[in-house]
Amino acid sequence: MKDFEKEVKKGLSNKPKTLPTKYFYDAKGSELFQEIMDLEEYYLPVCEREIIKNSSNQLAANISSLCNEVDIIGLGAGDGTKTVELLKAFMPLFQHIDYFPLDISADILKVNKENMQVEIPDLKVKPVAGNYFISLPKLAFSDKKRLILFMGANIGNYSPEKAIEFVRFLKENSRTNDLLLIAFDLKKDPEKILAAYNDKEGVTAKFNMNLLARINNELNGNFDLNQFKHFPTYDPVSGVCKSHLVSLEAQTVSIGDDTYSFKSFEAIQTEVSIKYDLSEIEKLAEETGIKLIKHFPDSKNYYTLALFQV
Ligand code: AVJ
Repeated sequence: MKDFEKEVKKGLSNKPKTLPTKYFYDAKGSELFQEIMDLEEYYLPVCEREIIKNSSNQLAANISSLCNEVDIIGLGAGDGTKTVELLKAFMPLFQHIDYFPLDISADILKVNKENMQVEIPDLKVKPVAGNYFISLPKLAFSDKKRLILFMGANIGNYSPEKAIEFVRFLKENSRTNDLLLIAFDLKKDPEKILAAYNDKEGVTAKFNMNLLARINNELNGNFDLNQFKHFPTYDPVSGVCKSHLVSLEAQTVSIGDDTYSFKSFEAIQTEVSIKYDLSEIEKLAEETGIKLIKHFPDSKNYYTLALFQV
């Protein structure tokens, strides 16, 4: 059985039912995510671009005071259109930079490399396709310092416990004094957060629903997409934003030879997007034994790029 099938079947057997977030991103899902990034309500990329525009020079200066050669590793690097602006600021301050974009998609890495070569001809780009939990441990250490980038507030998809495990994994794949730059979406007006996951056009709803379509297509499922409804919640105490697909009636769905029954209004949890405050980021650093060097927030304090040292 493929991992996708195993994880879907396991999730739907859980109480409450869950589906694995990482499978959102098939071709259609990636397209819908690109649309989400352009939504008025979805403030995250706007914040990240602002920080990169306004703080890349300072960030590069901070890091170049610690080393003059660096290997930069981008986890879930995507097409690199945001990172390219960051790297441009690094170039004049370092003697040598090797950039290793890691992404599940070999296609997107091709685009990333092409972009980088056009924008920064002197940058050495060494793409690595695959799951970063497998590729990062395989990347040989050079004699240079490492800077690992984890952008896009992707850490938000890990529960607080998983985020600790994830940072420990980064630490295990680093040497003392290596650097981590991690993007966090911050706690803010709860209405603002909820709206970002419940856009008026319904693109986020389609993005969630696409996971059911993917199960239908790839695992021979028979989800009736009209009988489920996208419903996000945000808890301002825990900072947990959750997406659910709620069954609109009592129904039985089959996936291959297996069947799963839903009570009416039973929910499947599809995603968490955790929002942090600065003390929670500090706590994450303490619990994983890395040192927070500096925050690079946007002007509204909606979002921060946090620089850590191992
Ligand atoms: C890519 C994980 C940062 O949680 O905000 C966007 C994914 N889900 N809208 C997020 C997402 C619904 C996104 N991350």
